[in-house]
Amino acid sequence: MRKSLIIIAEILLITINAFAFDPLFDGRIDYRAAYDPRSVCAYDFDSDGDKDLAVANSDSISILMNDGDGTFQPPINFGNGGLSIFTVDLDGDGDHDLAVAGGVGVSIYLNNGNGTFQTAGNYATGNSPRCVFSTDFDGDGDNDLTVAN
Ligand SMILES: [Ca+2]
Ligand SMILES: [Ca+2]
Ligand SMILES: [Ca+2]
Ligand SMILES: [Ca+2]
Repeated sequence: MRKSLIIIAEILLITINAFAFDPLFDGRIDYRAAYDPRSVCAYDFDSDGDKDLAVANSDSISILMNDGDGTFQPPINFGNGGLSIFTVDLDGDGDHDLAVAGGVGVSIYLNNGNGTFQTAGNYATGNSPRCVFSTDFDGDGDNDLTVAN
């Protein structure tokens, strides 16, 4: 009995050590966005073949362009902030746009195709929108929005 307990303890120790010394990820790399970042999504916003980052901060949106090797350029900040950001093609032109939930609704920013965006409208939601998601819910070919309040 005692021997089997020791073996179990040793197996647990080996398992813990395997997690301690063989992590799934390399060490982290930090990038600055803007004030109080809250939500992030990724898409090839500038259509150059690598995935870029869009961050919803409390005061703005940040786009960080991928240099092609998984490192990112300094942020380009624009628009208003929010709690949640989602990227999907909202105007049917083939590039992904941004939906940002926060404040009293959801704001839409349309991609110009090169990673710059134009404000396309603000839509009221219920109180305190906290999360936005989009897909073609009704199957008519365009993407719709849902917001959790
Ligand atoms: Ca890109
Ligand atoms: Ca790039
Ligand atoms: Ca689009
Ligand atoms: Ca639809």
